[in-house]
Amino acid sequence: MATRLTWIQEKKLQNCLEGKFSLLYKASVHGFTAENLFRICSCQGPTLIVIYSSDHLLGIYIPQNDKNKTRVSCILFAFNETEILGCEIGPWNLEDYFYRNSEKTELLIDLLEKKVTMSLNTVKKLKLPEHQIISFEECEVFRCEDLLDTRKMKGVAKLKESLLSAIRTYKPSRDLVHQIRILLLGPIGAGKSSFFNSVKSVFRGHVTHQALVGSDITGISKQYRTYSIKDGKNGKSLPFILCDSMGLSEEEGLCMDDIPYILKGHVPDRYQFNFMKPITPAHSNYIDFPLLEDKIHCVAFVFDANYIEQLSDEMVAKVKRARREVTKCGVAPVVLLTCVDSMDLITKGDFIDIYKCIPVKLKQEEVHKKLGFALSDILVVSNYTSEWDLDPIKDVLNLSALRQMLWAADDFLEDLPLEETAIREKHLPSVQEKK
Ligand SMILES: Nc1nc2c(ncn2[C@@H]2O[C@H](COP(=O)(O)OP(=O)(O)OP(=O)(O)O)[C@@H](O)[C@H]2O)c(=O)[nH]1
Ligand SMILES: [Mg+2]
Repeated sequence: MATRLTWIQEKKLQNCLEGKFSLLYKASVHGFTAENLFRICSCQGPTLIVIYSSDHLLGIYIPQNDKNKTRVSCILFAFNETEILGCEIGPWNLEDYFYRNSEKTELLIDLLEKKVTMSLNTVKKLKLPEHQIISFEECEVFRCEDLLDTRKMKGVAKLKESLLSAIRTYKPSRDLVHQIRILLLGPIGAGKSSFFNSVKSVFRGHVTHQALVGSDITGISKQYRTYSIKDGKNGKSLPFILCDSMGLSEEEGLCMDDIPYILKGHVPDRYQFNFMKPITPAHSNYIDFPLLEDKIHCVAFVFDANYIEQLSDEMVAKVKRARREVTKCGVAPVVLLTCVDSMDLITKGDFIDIYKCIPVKLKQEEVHKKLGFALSDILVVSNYTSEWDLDPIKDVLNLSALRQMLWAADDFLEDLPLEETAIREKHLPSVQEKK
């Protein structure tokens, strides 16, 4: 028995209801009668009824499908190609949605006559044309199940632990530095500071919001911040430092001439950026003789996945210029696409195998085409924004990206000419001395 839902319709519904569906009842197979529908679908937990008319697709989500249960509220959807509109209806006895009882309901599904009647108010809420009776051709009922079952969640928890352990025990290549410096660079509002907050949250064990995030056309972060993160509240420092910068902008963003100074390690923590002019050696905390330890070893270009197509020509030119500076310093760039959680047609269940998802592959192609980054260097993440509880699925996504960045930094360190690595011997105390 196959559903009439298209792949896109099913994805959109899954996103909306955060569940996956299995088809229980199809009127053209089981008969257009409410008795049959109840017989097959009763006591199946949350269910979704989908009604197909020639012009509309209507969905009715029933959180508890139990014919004997007294009144239930449902969510009624109408969806077209671009949006799904929904409203709550009820609470009514489930049967009242199917049989014309004396009470007037907001929705009546007449399977025998193949007609749906809705109150005027409901029709308005769903932005449907104002004739209240819709004839339909098919009706299907699905059981809604959790997107991720216990077995999958156990796998995710195991993967998270192994990523955490790999990052905790990571040692930069050739022991050349104690901590890898990762620079977060990208347009204003791309999610740079949120990525730092998300990484810190995983290692802290709860969601934290140390870096200020938000939305402001001139950017939220105005200072250069270098964040070393501890493993737990009082644990050891982790082997990487995330360097958060001012956002790039067509107007008053990061001064492009600051980028080489940051890459080479001249810019101190808490340096207040000035979009009009770059740092100069005259600045009080300017780092005159940066060590390999102070330099940037990996650059993550951060973009909101949902705005790649809208990047202006000026922004594209700035990113390309920054990328050239990065390559000039021998540093390998990676790309972080944030907000994968709010991408169309991506559900939480997709996060487990995100790089196999078509919408993600299309985004990678777009970044590659527009900005020239290698496809394999384009990573996706989902930052903590408003939630308060850690989400192992997000953590796995973000930690995988972090591990990839550490590997990119290793490539940089392994490729360093001998004279540059010798600086470490002269200036930097050995790991033993530091202890
Ligand atoms: N849904 C979602 N929202 C995100 C994600 N990352 C960031 N945001 C939101 O995007 C907005 C900007 O995030 P920031 O972290 O401040 O971005 P930024 O790149 O540091 O911005 P500037 O400091 O202004 O350059 C905030 O409202 C975040 O909550 C994400 O992965 N998913
Ligand atoms: Mg910021």
